[in-house]
Amino acid sequence: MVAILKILYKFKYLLLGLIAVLVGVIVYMFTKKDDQSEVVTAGENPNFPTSTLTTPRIKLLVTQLFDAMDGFGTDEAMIFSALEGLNPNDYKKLYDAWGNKPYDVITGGEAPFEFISQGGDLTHWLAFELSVTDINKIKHLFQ
Ligand SMILES: [Ca+2]
Repeated sequence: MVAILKILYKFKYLLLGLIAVLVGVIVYMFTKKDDQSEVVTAGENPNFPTSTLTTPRIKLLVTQLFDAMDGFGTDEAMIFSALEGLNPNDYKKLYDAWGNKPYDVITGGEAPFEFISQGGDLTHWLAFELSVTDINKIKHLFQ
């Protein structure tokens, strides 16, 4: 028994080294990223293609959607033209870029004050501005 302890003591640095490597391997295994998380952007739905919309394009489409909906009335054709060919991940980018714009149900556009707002995200705006029939044409984007 004493002989074994003497041997272990002789190789203590080697043993400490092995323990350190083992701990390192375990930490790596628990903290390494899932391969898919590097491909799919956070918040994107992996069942649809990754959005290829560029930031200037997103800004343009958000402006187009806002112009189509702000104030009295709705320019449905402009809304459909902005959303044409997009997938749910593209819509997510527009949704995020839109952010929160207070909506006024009386004027049918941007509310001057937050407290009279009825929900200001893009999906709420579209729901207020479009008929049920029109919403059904684009609801595949809301996933
Ligand atoms: Ca409007």
